[in-house]
Amino acid sequence: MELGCLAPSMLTTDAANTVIELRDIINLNFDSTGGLMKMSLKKFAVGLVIVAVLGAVGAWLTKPVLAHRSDLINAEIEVTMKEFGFDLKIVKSDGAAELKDNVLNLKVGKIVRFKIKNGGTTRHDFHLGNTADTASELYKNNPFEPYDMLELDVGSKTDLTLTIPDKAGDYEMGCFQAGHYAAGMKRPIKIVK
Ligand SMILES: [Cu+2]
Repeated sequence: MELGCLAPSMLTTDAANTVIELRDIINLNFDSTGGLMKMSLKKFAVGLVIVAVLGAVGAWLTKPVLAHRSDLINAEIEVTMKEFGFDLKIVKSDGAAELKDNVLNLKVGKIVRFKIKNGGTTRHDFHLGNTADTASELYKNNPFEPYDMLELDVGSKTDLTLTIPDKAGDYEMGCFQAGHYAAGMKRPIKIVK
């Protein structure tokens, strides 16, 4: 393969390798042997993929990135699921979220992001509300509707961003995997004005 004045031994970085790839695409397009033409098409395909990726990145950059507007979030709470309970840690708050003893206080109208991780050894779920109905595996009163629930496999995590509804009162987060709620997998929440 003709590399011209670029000796491969001198090129160690990814950027340098990329230069060779692009040179190969150009050089090999002029070769007439079957084998090299095959490689040429392969390299050409790689080139097309690179162009497609760059195009996609460009399109993405021109769109509003609402998911990354973390300045709109009033509070961030790390929730770690385990057997059997929820460990809470407030990592950011402008007063929208507060831990008072065991109770998570959340302020009406504020935007709160729960960063939920299953740090346990079995599947857990995350429900919000009050008046638990363990047979139906739900809270009869869920002020966060249409948010329903989410389930996390061992080791997985997700973010859940909610606006705290204007429904002051006592609620909780709970897990309704078989036997978990009865084993104490719940944590009190108070929505305050
Ligand atoms: Cu659970």
